Amino acid sequence: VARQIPKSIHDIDNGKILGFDANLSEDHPGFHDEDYKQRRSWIASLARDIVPGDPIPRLEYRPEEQETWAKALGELEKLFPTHACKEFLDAVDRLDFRPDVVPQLQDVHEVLQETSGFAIRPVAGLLHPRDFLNGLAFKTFHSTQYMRHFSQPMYTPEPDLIHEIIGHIPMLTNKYYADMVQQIGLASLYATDKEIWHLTKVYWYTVEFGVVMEEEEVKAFGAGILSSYGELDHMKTGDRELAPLDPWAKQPKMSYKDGFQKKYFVLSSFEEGSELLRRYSKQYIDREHQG
Ligand code: H2B
Ligand code: FE
Repeated sequence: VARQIPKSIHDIDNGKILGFDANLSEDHPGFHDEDYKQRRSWIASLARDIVPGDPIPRLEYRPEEQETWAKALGELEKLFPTHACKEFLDAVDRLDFRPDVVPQLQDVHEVLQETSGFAIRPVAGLLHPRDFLNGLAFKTFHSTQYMRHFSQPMYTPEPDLIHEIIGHIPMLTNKYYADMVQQIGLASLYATDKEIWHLTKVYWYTVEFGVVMEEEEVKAFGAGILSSYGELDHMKTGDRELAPLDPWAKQPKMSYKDGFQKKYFVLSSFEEGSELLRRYSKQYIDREHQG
């Protein structure tokens, strides 16, 4: 059966979740905590019923969730001035994160609408790669809404609210960055399954682990770096390689749990990144239109 190419965000299913289900795996920090698992599944379940365009439900976060947020934000903020790119720092000022207030998805969605035009759509967990990437084509970022387990405020094995809000949302307010991300999404609309795998890696080495040069210094813009104290430190001072991003090249194997990245790909600016990804996605779009 031929695959239908989505025409709008309404054609994209946010229900194909991979990996962690309500039971969680044995190495998940919340594995032994029934109360946490129930809370996590309840929040995750809200995502299924929300129609794009409708307001995202506001959650009342519990004291231990508040503390987890405050702890993670407090630690990460120590490294941002020296390790994060200027576009990120500007965005964090605008978003005005406070340790005592867990940000609501609806509020950051509104900031994105006003800045880059991106939208947030809640999702129950790690979304199927094609659906996740396709969402980006329609300037929609699928975001989880539950908090990581309070026993490990600096660690989560899966995307959670802290990773989304601190790692992804600030950069998405930047127009050039948002355009670059949308290009990956546009390519994904016309991609074969094999190409989706390649685009997943391009996404990984930009949106999750990308770095940018500022003067002579390397600064983080990838969410996987910005939301991890250890990765921020490793990116700056660790044993790692740097190379220019080439979306056409075979990308290195992604590593998930085993420590930090060995190699980071570098942009000289987000203007350049959006140009580069625009040229890259154009071949998928042209191929589609030539039939
Ligand atoms: N789903 C969610 N909820 N957040 C992500 O950051 C994410 C995802 N990343 N699904 C995607 C997959 C990424 O790993 C690539 C595109 O597969
Ligand atoms: Fe992410």
